[in-house]
Amino acid sequence: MPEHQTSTAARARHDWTDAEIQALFELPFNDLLFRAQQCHRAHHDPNEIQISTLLSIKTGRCPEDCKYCPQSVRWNTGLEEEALLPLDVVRDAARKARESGAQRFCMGAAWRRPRDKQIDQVIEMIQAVRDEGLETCITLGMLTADQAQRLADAGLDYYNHNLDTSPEYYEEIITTRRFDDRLNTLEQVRQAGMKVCCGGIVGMGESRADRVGLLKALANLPSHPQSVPINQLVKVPGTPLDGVDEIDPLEFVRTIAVARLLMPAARVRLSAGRESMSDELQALCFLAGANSLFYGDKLLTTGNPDADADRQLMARLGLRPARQEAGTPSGDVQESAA
Ligand code: SAM
Ligand code: DTB
Ligand code: SF4
Repeated sequence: MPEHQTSTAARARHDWTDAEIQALFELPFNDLLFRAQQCHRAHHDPNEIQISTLLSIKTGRCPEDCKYCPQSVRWNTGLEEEALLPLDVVRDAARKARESGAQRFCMGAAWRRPRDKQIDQVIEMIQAVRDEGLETCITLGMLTADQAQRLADAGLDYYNHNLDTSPEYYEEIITTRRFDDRLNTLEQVRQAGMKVCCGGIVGMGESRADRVGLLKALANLPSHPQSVPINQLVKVPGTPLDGVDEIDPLEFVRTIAVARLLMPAARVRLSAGRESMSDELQALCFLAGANSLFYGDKLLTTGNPDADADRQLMARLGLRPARQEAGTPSGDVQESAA
């Protein structure tokens, strides 16, 4: 057994209750972090981090009304809109991402749902990114079963589709679709055999009960997502959530730790929001079990720490990039490693 591993690998559970998750959140901070780190070490190399780079392949004018999002057509955020990027631009961006050390290339489109013709164009992009030797992830909004199958057949590794917040708080944040619509697309993605990247956003004025509800919904999916992005809201002027109260940074760390404990084998990504975090806060997030991040100066439309700053942070923490992953069926651990 590798040095970092303990014999406490947990079976994947899908029957978490609110009370159990609430109790984890309420642990003394040191106890919670210790448990999260034990769990992390039982399932992962604690000094290794998965690196993804993001590209917005179609920016702005999205018809949905997500209150956090600068790309919704409803909010005046001064965003420069862009039609679907030409294939060459995507290929060049993927090559640059690989050269600077990314393992996975994630593409995002500001659509409610793609049209079949758009799926044809996106499939060409997936093929170009694969040809560059990168893993592929894409987020396009809601999918039909047929579209999900076409993406899977094109070799797409991950589909990103976030639950974003608890079922109870969902209507406060988005009114143009329902939580169940998200669950339905996730089901199409699983059925098509792709890996699932699914997480949420904290710091949107939600209560701790909502953070419990989000993590419960994620952990109680039929299989744990292989990748769980935990985003801290990036406040963008013009969006309705711009003025919302800051979340306590230690509550953010707790959210990462509880995500780690509920979904032991998943990659938990310290996702949007790092630009406003200190190195020390990010280090605590890695200690709590985050083992993936977005690398590169831009997320989709907002900023991310400079690649140089991230290289320095990783060096200071002794973190090294993960190698590409062999295809695992899900983020679940089926057998106890004990
Ligand atoms: N339109 C597709 C969808 O919503 O599924 C894909 C693109 S959308 C921009 C992808 C994800 O970005 C959202 O689910 C949300 O979690 C995240 N996101 C958007 N704006 C954000 C913000 N201001 N802060 C943090 N995360 C954000
Ligand atoms: C995810 O959970 N976070 C990424 C990715 N999936 C697509 C997007 C973050 C977007 C932050 C706001 C922006 O840059 O527009
Ligand atoms: Fe559109 Fe996605 Fe932004 Fe919502 S989060 S407005 S669906 S781009």
